[in-house]
Amino acid sequence: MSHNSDHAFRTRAVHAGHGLDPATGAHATPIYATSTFGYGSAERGARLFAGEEAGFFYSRLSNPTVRAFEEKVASLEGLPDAVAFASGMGAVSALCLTLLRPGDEVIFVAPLYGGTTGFLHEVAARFGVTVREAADEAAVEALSGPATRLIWVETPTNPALDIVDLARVARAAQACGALTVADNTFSTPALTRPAEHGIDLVMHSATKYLGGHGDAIGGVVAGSQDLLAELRGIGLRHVGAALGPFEAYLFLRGMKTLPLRMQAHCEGAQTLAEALAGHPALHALHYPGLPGHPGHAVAARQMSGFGGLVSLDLGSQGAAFTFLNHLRLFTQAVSLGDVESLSCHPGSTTHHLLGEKALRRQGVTPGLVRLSVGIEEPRDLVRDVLDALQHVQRAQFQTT
Ligand code: 4LM
Repeated sequence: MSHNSDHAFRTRAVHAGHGLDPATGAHATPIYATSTFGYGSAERGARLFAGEEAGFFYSRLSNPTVRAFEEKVASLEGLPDAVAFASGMGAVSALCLTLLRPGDEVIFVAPLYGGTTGFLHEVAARFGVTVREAADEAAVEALSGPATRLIWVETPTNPALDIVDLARVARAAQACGALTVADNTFSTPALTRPAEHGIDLVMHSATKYLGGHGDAIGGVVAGSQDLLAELRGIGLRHVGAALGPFEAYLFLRGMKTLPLRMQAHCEGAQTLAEALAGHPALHALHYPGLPGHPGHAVAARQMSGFGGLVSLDLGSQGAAFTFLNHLRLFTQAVSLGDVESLSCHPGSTTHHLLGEKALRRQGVTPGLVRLSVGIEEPRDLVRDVLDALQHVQRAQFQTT
């Protein structure tokens, strides 16, 4: 690894995981497009498989390009190691299948990304795991007990943008001997490093801000050597959702500019949220950078910027659809964290499998729209959103 942990975050974003290629001196990390690696002798093959010698032997288990990505993520999260997966959901499923046993309980602070909630309820629950939904940190404290194995949080949450106090959740987990997982996709290590607040495992959908350019699907988990050895041995080796080297290359390339992109995302989202505050077409406006956001004080403490997502409640699904259909700079698409602005209606897309009751309980209202603010000029984005809101107001005026 060509970096030193004393280096600042921006320096590590550029250098961690990269070194001159030992075979050729290539400066950019090569894409090692190979499924297998010759080990030279039967004795060495046996040593590699027994774990007695470190080295590459099969790309489902490890690959030099993928390893460079893992090293960069571990360095940026300030954790000893990381393991990459083929998607964020690959990381979620590998973590659960590695760490959970029948009889264990998982507590999650709602809402989470709909796919994660779906995995917990539809897959983990099938294997005798009890899944408990907590509305906030106090509910986590009340629900946790000796059977609690995992406490799972996102902060800010997808798509409500609630802020979860990581240190408080970590204390609740320590009190009952559970492990904590923070899905850090929305914050990225540029804004929040959950391990600094006592969280054990930090995961990402790398598809989003880590890659940043909307051109690759991947996931990653960072944590201690011991936990990651178990995750590599079971969740990667036996479950098998391994990241490909080409995607790893795109993530390595994207992450060099992560701190710069996150600054621009935060600036754009803050400008947009401030321009929308008090707008008469909005029933609610969620952005942790606004002083009136209920999680603002905790966010100011545990984040170094308030993120690139803004959620708006337009009061009804009809108004939300009218708004979305009149945006021009925000592409209507799921996913987030790209340099381009994106917009979606979570209730009918990313979270629709939750069902109406759970959606309402978790704050995913019919009028909720999620905006992923890209790195375009904030002034242009504000104008685009204000124009679309005018269409909503006009449509409402015509029906009253
Ligand atoms: C979306 N999200 O919200 P893969 N964790 C979080 C996420 O937002 C996602 C995943 C994990 C969206 C995708 C359609 C906080 C995904 C899952 O999509 O499997 O890389 O990540 O729009």
